[in-house]
Amino acid sequence: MKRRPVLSAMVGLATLVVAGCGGSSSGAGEPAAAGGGTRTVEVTITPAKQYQPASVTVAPGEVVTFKVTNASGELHEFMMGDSHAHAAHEKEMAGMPMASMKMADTPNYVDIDPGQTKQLTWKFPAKAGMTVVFGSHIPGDFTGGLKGSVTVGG
Ligand SMILES: [Cu+2]
Repeated sequence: MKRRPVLSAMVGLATLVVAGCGGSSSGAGEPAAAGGGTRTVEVTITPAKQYQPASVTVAPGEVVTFKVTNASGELHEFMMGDSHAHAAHEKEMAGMPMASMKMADTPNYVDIDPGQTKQLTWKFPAKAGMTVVFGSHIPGDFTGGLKGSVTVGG
């Protein structure tokens, strides 16, 4: 009961952030309280600019913490969202000078320096059959294949 206000504040913040990107998180699920996941999935960004694993299956409504380690030599991102949010962030990053690629982490987005590990906790939709995309939007990353998907299983 006592955690409710914190959680709704976080969700409110996430909604603001996503709205700022010109997209909506509807259908993709929503950020959840850090560390509140029922399961932790470890993901590595390889030197070949791939997420490993690049496909993950979760249960409907499951809350999962992604622990993402950047094992490459360059800055990359880990962002969770629907296709609109990804398209909006791709566009936003494309117009950005290299020096300002690093942005403040948000509940649906972290940037990860080489050798660094960061976590992102996400509550997946309750409906089975949905696919939620994660990816990095440093120019060239997403189009080059630094992306993955989460399938909400039945
Ligand atoms: Cu970015």
